[in-house]
Amino acid sequence: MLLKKKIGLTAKIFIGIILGVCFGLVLKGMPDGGFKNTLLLDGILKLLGTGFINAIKMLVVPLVFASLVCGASSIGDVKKLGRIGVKTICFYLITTAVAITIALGIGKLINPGIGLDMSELITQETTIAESKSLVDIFLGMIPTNPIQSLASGEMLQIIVFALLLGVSISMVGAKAEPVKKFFESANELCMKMVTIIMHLAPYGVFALITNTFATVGFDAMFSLLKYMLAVLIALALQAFLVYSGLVKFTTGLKLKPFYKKFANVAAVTFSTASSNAAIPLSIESMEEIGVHNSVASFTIPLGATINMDGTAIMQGVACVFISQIYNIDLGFSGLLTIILTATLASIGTAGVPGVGMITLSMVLTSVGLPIEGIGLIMGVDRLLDMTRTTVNVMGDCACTLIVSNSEKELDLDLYYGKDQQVSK
Ligand code: DAS
Repeated sequence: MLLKKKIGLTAKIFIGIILGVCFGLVLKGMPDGGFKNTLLLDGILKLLGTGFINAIKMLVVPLVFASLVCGASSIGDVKKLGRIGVKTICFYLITTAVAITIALGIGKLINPGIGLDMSELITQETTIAESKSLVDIFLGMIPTNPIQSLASGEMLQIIVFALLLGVSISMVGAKAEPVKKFFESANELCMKMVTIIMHLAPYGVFALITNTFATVGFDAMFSLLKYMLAVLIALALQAFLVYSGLVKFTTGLKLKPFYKKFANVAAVTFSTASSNAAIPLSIESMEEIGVHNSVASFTIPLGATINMDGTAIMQGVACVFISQIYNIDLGFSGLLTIILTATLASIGTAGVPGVGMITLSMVLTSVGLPIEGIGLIMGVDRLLDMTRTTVNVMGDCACTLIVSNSEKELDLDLYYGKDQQVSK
């Protein structure tokens, strides 16, 4: 039933895209005037499109704060985590930072936004983050007034405070249980609000795509295709170069058994676009290739919460794309802020469809890029969500295999299929 609902929403979004392109091109051919501009572009379509973007922006602060506190408090006290926990968290943070660096590199190579000028479409003035020194960037991450940071949406400061609060909750233990339960409930509520708002996606996407094609016409199509190509290339590099290199280099294992078993998991991640939905099958699949339950049952759920390499890749390419279509120079400090924000933001974001778009608006805000840019890429995001979710979970599984092998908790007979019994 859940799968039917997801495919239903995906189909509606694709219908919204197709209708948006067609209607936008029709409007492009019409002369400017009351009907086209006042009633449609600045009227109904603006209400639907900007309203949808604002609804996404509304969730950023509560979603990131609640999910990060939850994510950090579920990590537990770093001292108690032991070797497995520290290895796992290091693997996840390093691969996410590598992922977004690859994304920024591929984005700068393909330049998806060059040739499409949408600077005239910026509706809200954007304060471009002035270029800062490394010291200023890190100093700027420390909130002097967390409430003020939450109110003004200072995302890096919100992330730092949420991580500190989450780790403190886990270290205090029983006395902080009521607070932990509160944030777990808050996180559930935020996930539900994401799901509700994503149901508006077909209408929001239709309006945003119509507005884009009515304004810039076919130029947008070519740029969108380059954007999608850049994301897919970066995802493929992460999936088949980074992960296979890490598995090969750290374990010496053959890769075929891993990728063959992961194909089953990919069927779920691709169809649901949800890391959370793939947790049970990921754990079962890793055990079937010899990973001990004690490792998989820790690393997979943790990865679904704090590890989103595929999402970070989309966000990196999207930042380059949006900076180019609005003729904004990111500069070195801007690129560094993107790597920091996207890596830290992925720590708490739970694996549900469309969540990457919500945290993308936070990354854009952190470097002063206009959120309107989401309107253009939102239309093709569902297809990319399915693909990047698959990479998110592949990273979780690769980490599970590597950590299990390093802890001598990997049954090699099972891994190479010499024994069909699942390790207990
Ligand atoms: N769909 C999210 C996941 O489940 C990823 C994203 O939205 O970027 O991992």
